Amino acid sequence: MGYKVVVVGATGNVGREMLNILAEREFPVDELAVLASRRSLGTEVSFGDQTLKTQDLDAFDFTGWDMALFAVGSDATKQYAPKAAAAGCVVIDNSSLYRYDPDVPLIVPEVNADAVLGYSKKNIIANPNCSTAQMVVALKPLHDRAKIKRVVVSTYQSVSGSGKEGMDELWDQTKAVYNPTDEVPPKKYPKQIAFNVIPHIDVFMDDGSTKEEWKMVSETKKIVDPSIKVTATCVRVPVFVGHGEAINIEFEDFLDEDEARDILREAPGIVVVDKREDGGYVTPVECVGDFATFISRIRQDSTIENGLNFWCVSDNLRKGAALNAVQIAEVLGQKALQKG
Ligand code: 2RA
Repeated sequence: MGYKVVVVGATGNVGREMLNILAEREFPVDELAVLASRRSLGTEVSFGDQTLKTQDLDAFDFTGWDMALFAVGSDATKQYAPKAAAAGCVVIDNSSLYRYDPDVPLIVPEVNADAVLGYSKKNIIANPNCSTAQMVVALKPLHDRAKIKRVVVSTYQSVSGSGKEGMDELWDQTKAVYNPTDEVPPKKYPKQIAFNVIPHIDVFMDDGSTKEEWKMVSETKKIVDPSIKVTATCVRVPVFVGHGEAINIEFEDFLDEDEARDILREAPGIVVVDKREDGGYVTPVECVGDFATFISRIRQDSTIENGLNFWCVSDNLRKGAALNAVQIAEVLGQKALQKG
């Protein structure tokens, strides 16, 4: 006996990955509905070896459906998630709309799976921002061993984080560099992204940080520990898929780099590739399509007491979004909606 599952936003980057991962992980689906906006009505999407046609989100009745994985923007989520939740369908939402709501659990299963039981307050569970998800998977096992005081993170975020438009802009601008007649002015991004990096993701806040950086701070505190101080610099880079992060941690107590490496090697969801030689580390192009969060360049930070540096890479469409959402569905099924 399986679940009646809905994927909302099935034609987008993340929605399609949700379908791929539901199939790859053989999630127990008894019935599947794939929804999209009216303009995408009838678009065909793949679920394993099946091809499904999208239905109209606006007309869909969520009554009798067990869970709905939402992969749409905050505006559409605001309009349809309450409708699904009120119909008794548990919403697992990838937008940022509910992440900071005290009545909505924000879940990374490797870190705080038990918190999923708080879903019943609003029948909604929030998925974290892609750049947060991969980082907290690494922070949690280290925090359990040597309490983390402060995290300094610089991200190198791929264009797929901003959807198909971002990917198309990188592709078109890159081609235009070799064909000057095809000038492609910045549209999705404030400046050229081809052969460039942009230290600006989402809107600017009053303190000069961006909302993407604020998300990493707020979400790390909610998921791992509110006492952890986090400062982030989030940068868009000309990579199609896969976020990289340079992470610096200050602990309450000393943690030796070798012990840190051993802890990370044993931690759920992590693969350590860490050799001090050419190619002894993971790069974004190598993580695409994988479920893991990869950790490399583990080393002491000797400029402070109890400091550690490492490099972290993960597929932002998978662990950063679709995989984490499906893992939440798995945990929800195991802990709260047992079937069969
Ligand atoms: C980005 N984290 O990378 C944001 C949203 N996915 O654009």
